[in-house]
Amino acid sequence: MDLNNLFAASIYEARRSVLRSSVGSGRIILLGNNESSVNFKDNWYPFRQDSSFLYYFGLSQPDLVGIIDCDNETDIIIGNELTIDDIIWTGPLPSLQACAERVGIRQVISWTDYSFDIRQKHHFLPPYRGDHTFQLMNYLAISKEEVESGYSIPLVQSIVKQRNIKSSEEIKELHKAVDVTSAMHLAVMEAARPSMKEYELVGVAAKVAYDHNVHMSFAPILTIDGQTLHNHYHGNTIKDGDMVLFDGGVESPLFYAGDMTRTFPVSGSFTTKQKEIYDAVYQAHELAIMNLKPGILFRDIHLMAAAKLVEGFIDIGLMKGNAEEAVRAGAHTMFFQCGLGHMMGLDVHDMENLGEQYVGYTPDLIKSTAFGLKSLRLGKALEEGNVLTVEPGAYFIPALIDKCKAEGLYQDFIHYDVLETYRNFGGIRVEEDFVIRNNGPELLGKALVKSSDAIESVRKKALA
Ligand SMILES: [Mn+2]
Repeated sequence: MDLNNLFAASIYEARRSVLRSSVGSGRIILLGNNESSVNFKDNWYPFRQDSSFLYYFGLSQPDLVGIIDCDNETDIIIGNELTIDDIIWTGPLPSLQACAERVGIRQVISWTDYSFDIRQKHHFLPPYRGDHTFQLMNYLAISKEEVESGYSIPLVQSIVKQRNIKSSEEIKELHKAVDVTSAMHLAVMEAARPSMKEYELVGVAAKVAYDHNVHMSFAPILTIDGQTLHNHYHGNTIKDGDMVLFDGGVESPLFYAGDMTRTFPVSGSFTTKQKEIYDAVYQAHELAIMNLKPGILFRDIHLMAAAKLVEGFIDIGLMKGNAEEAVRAGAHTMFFQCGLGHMMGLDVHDMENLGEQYVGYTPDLIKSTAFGLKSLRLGKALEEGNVLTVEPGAYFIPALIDKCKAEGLYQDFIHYDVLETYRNFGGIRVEEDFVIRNNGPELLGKALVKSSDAIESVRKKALA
């Protein structure tokens, strides 16, 4: 545990105090994460602390539980001090008591000295790890079903309300994450050469992360098959005429995420076809950014961006008719099957473990189950201090083209004969991260080339 990688104690104290009054009564249990074994007990996946635990208790070490007592205004960390057996393997580390004090907690209780009083009301979050389910079953003497159905909606809503609005010190961290993310993307864009393997470019990206002593915020997508939305295969050879789609990001030292995507040609320029589709995606991206402001539904920005994409496709001759009508009919989902963006913070999809309906929607705005909109993780009205991604794309998925064509879908809006000539086109996405401000969106991280011309000039220089 590096005690320098923490905010001031007063920040954690203030966050817990807001949560305590928001939840009102009972005891809040925030489970820290435990080590998770790969193939035998002591061979672990890299440790990543739970994000809500990080938000309220800051400490990035395993086997801790945080208790926030709303009735007695006390905060406790349950955990064990290191023994000599631990120190032999880990070396000397600050005591748990010292770590806890660093985040404003005076009361550290060891596992042998703490017992849960099951007569009291306890609030807990929906668990996303099996060991958390077992812990809650043991602590509260309840069944697996009671753990799954018994999570606290007031706790979920209170945490979402707090974590949805990023403070200035959080935004500083997010800038750090996206600065390195941006550098990682430029390095990949400059390093790509025909006949390289995709995994060699993953290596270029990973080196940038290691050079900054940070980790990736999610498994990178780096592929010439950008039409496959979550493609983690990296074994293809990249060739002249291909486009590389790279979607990746890193976490800041305090675990705030970055998440960017660029798509670039392997040769010095896009083909005419590639450039036309790229520019349509780019126009949709720019229109979305222009509309980022407090009060507007992100769902409406998603639909505006979809209509802009369709307009571009009508100009190219891929689509026909009226763009708004095409979007109402869902015809854009032939190319843009996912959402325009998502909240970002301590998680790359911020708080997704708390439930998308709570994080991205409201009781008056229920998440749609329609194809396309069901993958829109954020729909609700934006507020100053929200941090989100904007990531429109165009994906040519042969199986989807065949299915829609066979079912006779979208015939008023899609030129299927023209679409056939794009069957093996691939996919394009452009993604950046923003803070919502009253006076216009603030780009996170160092600006990176984005228009087709600017990307081509980076590629030409790199290949010269
Ligand atoms: Mn994203």
